Amino acid sequence: PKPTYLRDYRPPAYRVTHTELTFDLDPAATRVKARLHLERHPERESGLPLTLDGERLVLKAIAIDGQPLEEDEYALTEDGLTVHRVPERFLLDTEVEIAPEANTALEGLYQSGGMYCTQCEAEGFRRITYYPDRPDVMATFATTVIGDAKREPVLLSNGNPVERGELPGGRHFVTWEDPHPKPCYLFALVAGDLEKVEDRFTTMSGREVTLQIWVEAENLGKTDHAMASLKRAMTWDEQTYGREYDLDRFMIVAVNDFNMGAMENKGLNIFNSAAVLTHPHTATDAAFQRVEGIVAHEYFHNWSGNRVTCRDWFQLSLKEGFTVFRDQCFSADTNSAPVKRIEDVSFFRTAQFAEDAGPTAHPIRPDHYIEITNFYTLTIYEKGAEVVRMLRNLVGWEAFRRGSDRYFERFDGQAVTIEDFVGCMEEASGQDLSQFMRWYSQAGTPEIDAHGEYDYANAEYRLILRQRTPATPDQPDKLPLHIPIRLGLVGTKSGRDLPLTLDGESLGTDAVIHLREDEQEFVFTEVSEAPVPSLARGFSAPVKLRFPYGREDLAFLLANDSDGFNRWDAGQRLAMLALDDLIAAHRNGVEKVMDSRVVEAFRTLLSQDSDDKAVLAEMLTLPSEAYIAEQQPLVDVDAIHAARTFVKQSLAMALRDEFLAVFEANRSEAPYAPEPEQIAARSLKNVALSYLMAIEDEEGIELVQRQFAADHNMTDVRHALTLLVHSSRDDLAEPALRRFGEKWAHDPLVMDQWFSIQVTRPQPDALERVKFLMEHPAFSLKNPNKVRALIGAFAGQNRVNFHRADGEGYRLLADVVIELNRLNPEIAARIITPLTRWQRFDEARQALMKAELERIRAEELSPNVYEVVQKALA
Ligand code: DPP
Ligand code: ZN
Repeated sequence: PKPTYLRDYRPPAYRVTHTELTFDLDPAATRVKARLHLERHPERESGLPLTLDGERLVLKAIAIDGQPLEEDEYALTEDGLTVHRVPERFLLDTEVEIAPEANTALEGLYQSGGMYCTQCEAEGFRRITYYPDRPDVMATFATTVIGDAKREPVLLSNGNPVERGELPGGRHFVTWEDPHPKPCYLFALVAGDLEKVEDRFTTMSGREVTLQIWVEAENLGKTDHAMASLKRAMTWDEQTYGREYDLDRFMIVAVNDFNMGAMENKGLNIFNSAAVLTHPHTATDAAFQRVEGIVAHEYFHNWSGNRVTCRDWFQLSLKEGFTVFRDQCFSADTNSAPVKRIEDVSFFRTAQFAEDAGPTAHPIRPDHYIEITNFYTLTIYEKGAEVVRMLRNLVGWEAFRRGSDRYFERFDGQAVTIEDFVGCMEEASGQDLSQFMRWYSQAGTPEIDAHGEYDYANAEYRLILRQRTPATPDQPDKLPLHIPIRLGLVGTKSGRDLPLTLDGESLGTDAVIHLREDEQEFVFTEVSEAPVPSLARGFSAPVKLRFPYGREDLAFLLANDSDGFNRWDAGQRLAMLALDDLIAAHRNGVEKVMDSRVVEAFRTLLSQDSDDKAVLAEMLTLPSEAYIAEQQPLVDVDAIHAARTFVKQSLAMALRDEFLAVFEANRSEAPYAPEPEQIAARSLKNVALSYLMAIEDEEGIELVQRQFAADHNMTDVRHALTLLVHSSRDDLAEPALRRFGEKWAHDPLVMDQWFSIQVTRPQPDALERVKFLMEHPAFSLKNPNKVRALIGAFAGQNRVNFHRADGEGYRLLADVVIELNRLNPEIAARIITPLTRWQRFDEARQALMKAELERIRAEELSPNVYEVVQKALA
């Protein structure tokens, strides 16, 4: 497979102004007729051949302007069709046959259960018909879907239904028209025996919109939260960005077999059922919040993605980074803003930093790819969102909003680039963002080394910042970035933010300084007392920032920082210092001793009730094993697990009464609601319960068992079940698992949780369990959710067992990748990630991991897996 390069971009030779499609559905032989209205692109020369993308299509007929083509007038290849000579403006008619039932890649038109559905982003449309499958070709669509009136009573596509009718042989049809020009990656079709829940929304200009969520009958009771979230998102986008919905109806469909979380097809969003269905008995608080965020994300794409789309796939972050930023702000406004930030950043620093430090590191705007689906990454999405957030902070919200208005107005109906977006922000703010653009082209996580000195005599605080971005594949040398650092100086006497004066200018008590050089010194004057600096508040830039904080400094910030995010971060840093010592002790076989400063800091946290409960729950949560691993030069999974367990148990023993009091104070019998206050109390209560269970004494066990048996809501039940299953007591784990598994055998989304909980247990039987569960009737390699729940959870979250010294974890994952490579290359290329991180482990493990990658490489590989394995072994 050959790479595609950004520098080779050219507009298409021909563009499509209107697309007419007719689908005659059949599992083994669906007929697709396409009539494309084509014309030469004004920027391209006359006389070019017409080349169309097409994969796995059987061509049945082809004609131009009604004239069937002779065989020597066109050429067919594995990946497309070329017509040698075409007029300047013409109609192309084709008819192809495809087999949805044989489509296990879940790209293009496929079957999920009994229904038909599509996934076209990024390049799935070429598996439906011959077409210029690229986002800069935008056409209006008219789609007729013909199906069996009994098996497929519901026939959906983008836009508005304009005609329907009966056909001979028990068939029927519906015709849909989408008046908004769109690239084919936003095309969608759904057909099946579905039921709907309906609601209405009146937009700010008075347009009446019908909202529908389509599900299989048994899921009718699980749509309320998604519908409510959709309406909140529609209101938020009107109020925050002035963006209004533009069709008469907005539809969401829940599908069980889906590669992604969801897809923003124009007017017909298709969702992984896990990203839309909720019920208090089956979904946790986290799942409720995830559904809210994803519903909003896909809805926001209607403007940031659909009305204004990407010129080419190198610009993917243009729509994804911006839309993630939009959904993050929406969730922050709807729930607890500091907690949302803490959750996002702790995920980011664990997973995106790891990606940026590994063999698949790439810039937010890559300059080449082999398989674009491999680039739906944390870098494109989450780092892309961090960069948009920095932009918002650099220019200020008002200029940012003016810039975004300009962007949506100027480029409506167009396919554009990241320069177009940043250009609008430059115009709206008058700021020069040229150095800032490097964030889009440079991969890797910038590292900042900060040092500070307080000069009593002159009442000055000197802060020295040095930045360096480590080399990444293909990018040995890096240029300095423009990095905004939001900071405060917290007075050690007063515990307050001190006024900041820099170069004679007074900046208030919380300000942003701009690091643009490799090294810069900032001298704050009139600093009346010795401060502890609080740096990169709110995670003001996606960087690793080191500062030689002492443990007292961190305990001080944890107690006094006015920035909630940095208070949390100070606690994490303090815990990390203690964990580092314990990891070393474990490795050296020395007795472990708990740092009393951590205990005292936790005691203080537990004794005050001034905090937002949700924030407090985050502060009481230790850094995850994955995050701790990210901080180590060489990852020792066993030492990390032992150290973290030790800290947890030590805290539990020292602060047992405090945890118990918090647990009791936050228990509630009130009916479940996924509302911020309840969620906060539940998370705090459950954190406390984890500590109480850490030492597995009779009382802790009793509390957990009672919570499990009370069966009040899935958040509490799942938490209790996890504690039981992850404990050292199989006599607790087994009956609970059995009971839960029997109760929920009929519900695939709950069974996913049942799978994940078992295979993430630290006990040494986890790997055997994975193998055993792969034979379970509820498991299927063909269902991406199942693969993620079982294989993904084991390889990604069960670090001690995946990295077993005998290499069995690696072998298991490689076996799955080899099988999935044939069935579903997109998922295969994702699930392989933990194996690609071999550089971080000891030599013996490195050798075992590389051997498995070599074994995969010896297979006949899809471009997806080939690209990842190639990079991992480079
Ligand atoms: N469905 C994916 C998302 O919304 C790809 N566009 O991010
Ligand atoms: Zn998206």
